[in-house]
Amino acid sequence: MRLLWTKWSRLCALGIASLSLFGLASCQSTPQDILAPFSPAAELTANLFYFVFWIAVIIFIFVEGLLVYFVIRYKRRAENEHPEQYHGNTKLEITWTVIPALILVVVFFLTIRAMGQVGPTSPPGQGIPVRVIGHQWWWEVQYNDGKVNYATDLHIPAGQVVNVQLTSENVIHSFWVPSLMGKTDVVPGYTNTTWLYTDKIGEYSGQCAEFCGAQHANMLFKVIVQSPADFDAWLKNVQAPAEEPAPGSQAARGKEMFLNPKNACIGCHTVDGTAAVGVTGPNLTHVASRDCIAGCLLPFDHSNVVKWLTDPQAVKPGTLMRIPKLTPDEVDALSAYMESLK
Ligand code: HEC
Ligand SMILES: [Cu+2]
Repeated sequence: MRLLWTKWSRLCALGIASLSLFGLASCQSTPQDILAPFSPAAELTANLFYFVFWIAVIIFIFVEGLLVYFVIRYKRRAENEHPEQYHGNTKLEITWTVIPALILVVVFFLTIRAMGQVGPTSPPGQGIPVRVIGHQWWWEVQYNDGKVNYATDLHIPAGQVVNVQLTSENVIHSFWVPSLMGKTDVVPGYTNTTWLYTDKIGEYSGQCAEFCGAQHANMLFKVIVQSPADFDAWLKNVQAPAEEPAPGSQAARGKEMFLNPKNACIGCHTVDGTAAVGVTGPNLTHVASRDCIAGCLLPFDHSNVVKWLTDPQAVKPGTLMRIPKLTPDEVDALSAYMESLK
């Protein structure tokens, strides 16, 4: 029975692994795919996977091949036929103990070496510090010792190491950008570190990888890798205070509503340069420069901001954003203000 079970689990493992190989061929551009690496650290991990995978494939074919061969070759051919009776074969037993042990030793040392190379203390060179804080259910991103407070989009320059300091303000989360780096736990009251490095400009999807409550699945983020010049320009822009909406515009009306305590926004959100200094929700000073909002559940655009402000609980049930019911006209004005915050 146990033999049968191990055989089945081996078969399943092969099935899953070959399915994922298949997947790799058909969806090369899938952002959340450890087998589509876009950084040296992710490449190292993927290569280790392939190494172990092919060893497993060879062993599988060898063992199953022998099994099939013996079944046929030593089939009972006559009623009164009895197999030759043995007790043990020392040479064979030593061989099939030593060879797997050697394979495991090799895999063990390659794994240890890879763990060292992607570990928190081994980035290639001194990095730019970025602080990332896990919230329910979105990611806060701080640059320059917290002077820049952003959310959900983690901008980094291409070709430079970024040291990511991770902490949580509530439960345990896990920071994971499959195509750039493995997972790191995000623990309240403690700072874990990891790092990111790639020279490939682009956008890479990230995800909370530790169950953290109702909207865990919608706690995504994006790593946006820019040329160093574009990154500097972006960083400069988000350090400036929010743009002032034109007097008399819909956005100006929205700003007034935003700052009105009756609407509660300022209790939870900050817009630099205004009276809004809440810290429960994302800093909105440059919300309109984000690619996506609400833990990357929605791309940033007019219809989605309207949808969000009309009923955040309907979009993301359980979200900590609770607001009084707004009229469509109020939502429109507030959205205009949000969209002005470039
Ligand atoms: C009780 C706290 C609270 C109040 C009040 C509140 N928000 Fe929020 N807001 C949040 C939280 C928390 C999030 C993130 C939700 C998530 O992604 O799970 C959020 C997200 C947002 C976002 C998306 C930003 C992003 O980058 O993800 C916008 C826009 C926003 N709020 C606007 C407003 C406006 C306008 C008001 C006032 C009408 C308001 N909020 C009132 C807590 C609040
Ligand atoms: Cu989480």
